[in-house]
Amino acid sequence: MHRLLITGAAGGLGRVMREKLRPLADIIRLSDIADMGDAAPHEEIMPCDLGDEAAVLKLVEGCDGIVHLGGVSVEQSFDKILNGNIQGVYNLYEAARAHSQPRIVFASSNHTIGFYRQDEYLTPDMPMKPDGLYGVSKCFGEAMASLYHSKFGQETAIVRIGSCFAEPANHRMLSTWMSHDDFTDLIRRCFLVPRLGCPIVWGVSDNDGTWWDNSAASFLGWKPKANSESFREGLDARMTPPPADHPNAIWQGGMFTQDPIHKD
Ligand code: NAI
Ligand code: 15L
Repeated sequence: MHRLLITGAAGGLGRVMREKLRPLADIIRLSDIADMGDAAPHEEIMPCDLGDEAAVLKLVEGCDGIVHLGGVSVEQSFDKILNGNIQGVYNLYEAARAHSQPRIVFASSNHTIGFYRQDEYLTPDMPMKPDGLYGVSKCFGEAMASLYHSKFGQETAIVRIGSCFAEPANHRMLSTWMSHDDFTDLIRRCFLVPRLGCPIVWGVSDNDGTWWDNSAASFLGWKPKANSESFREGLDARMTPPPADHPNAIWQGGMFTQDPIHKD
């Protein structure tokens, strides 16, 4: 494609995808409210608050694809979540509608279903069970993707990311972990497949103890290669697994289920 937009480009995943997605487009447009450093020759830097409707309209103009990583990424107060994850997602979909509906990869989260137990095996059509206001905001994003698909034909890959880091940070993440390379491959498939539609995809590597059934997304031709088992020995050496009555051993969303409703 000619121009790919990455929002949240200053964040943990944004900084990784800035490099890894480079072969996907002639120009990578990067956006965030935080500092993104200098632009390389193939890059455009466009700082933008996702809550600013006019700015997001300009941001999306001329883009052929969007990887939407921007927004609040952990449990916070409703006020903080509202701007980036609710108003911001509305602004993004309205901007896409105004500018030829570029395909969107939406970074949703396992916290849309965090209040399922770890012994439950989930398909994407099961009801949401968010584990906090952050999870609720991702449910809103998924609903926006579905609405704009049904009403306008906007295509979105809703990727319910588990835990996408260099390596799993605890025993729960042995089930939720997705490698950066697997996420990169998934994004590539979402832009290459002839017809995307609006699937929910579990963003998880080929881990032994998965809780999620990705068979409905097999049409993408995505074959995750990494397996978190290679980290188990190192994790066991660093920390003891959580006891059976610990939130990280009970709930798919782990400790997010224990957050209060933050007020500031
Ligand atoms: P992050 O918190 O490191 O990055 C998010 C970026 O969004 C930050 O650079 C932040 O400045 C920017 N941002 C926040 N509010 C904004 C606003 N109003 N306008 C513009 N930019 C704004 O998060 P990370 O880990 O890079 O995650 C990226 C996306 O993937 C997030 O949407 C997160 O919810 C989602 N995700 C990530 C997971 C992971 O394991 N890393 C798991 C599940 C979902
Ligand atoms: C998320 O949604 C967060 O953005 C990320 O920081 C991790 O906490 C991840 O979920 C997780 O559940 O491990």
